[in-house]
Amino acid sequence: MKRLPGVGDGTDLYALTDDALSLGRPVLDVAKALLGAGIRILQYREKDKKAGRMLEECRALRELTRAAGACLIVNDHVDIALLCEADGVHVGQDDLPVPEVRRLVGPDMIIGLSTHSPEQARAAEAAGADYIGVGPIYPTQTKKDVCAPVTLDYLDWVVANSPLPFVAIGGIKRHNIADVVAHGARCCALVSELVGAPDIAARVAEVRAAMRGRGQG
Ligand code: TZP
Ligand code: MG
Repeated sequence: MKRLPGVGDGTDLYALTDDALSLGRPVLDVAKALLGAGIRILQYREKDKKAGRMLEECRALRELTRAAGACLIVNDHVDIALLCEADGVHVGQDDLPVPEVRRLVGPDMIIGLSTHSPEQARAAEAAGADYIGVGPIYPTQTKKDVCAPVTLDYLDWVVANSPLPFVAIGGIKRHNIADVVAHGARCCALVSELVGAPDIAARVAEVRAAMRGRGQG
């Protein structure tokens, strides 16, 4: 099975882009700050851009992530993931089914699938997903068509029952990440808490400290 660096190996952070939350800073600048702060898993997730622009940005991100030794995952767009030579693609329950994505991307590309229930986690395993998203753990404003929070209960279920690597996501911030880790998450995905920080490097350091139980609150 292909693996995301960090997922399942220890506590790590998975950062997602979102231009709308980035305080007016271009996605490439935000990515440079995240990578400079040591982020090694970056997902390009831009919901309101044209395909041509997304491809251009993903190609630039590919160069940046390669130079940093970081993993690049593209949200939703299998074609763009292939064209920019991303490490992986991440799809949701209403996107192309994982077996069809696999037919397109071949055996080597990482496929991540968002899941919100034990049934979906079991199906992800059968479909050949390489890792699953587990969330939203907490309420979030970032995702438009989001379901009700799955809470730490679903995370507990995944920890106890799923053999797949997983990434906890949704409303995770400095003040609650220690709880998510205490419930067994080894990799946490954050959007607004990271890209929305005025000082991204300082925020990554704070979140990491909180994740390791050395936060201030
Ligand atoms: N999938 C489930 S919740 C979510 C996604 C993409 C958004 C998480 O954003 P934030 O700002 O970290 O709550
Ligand atoms: Mg999607």
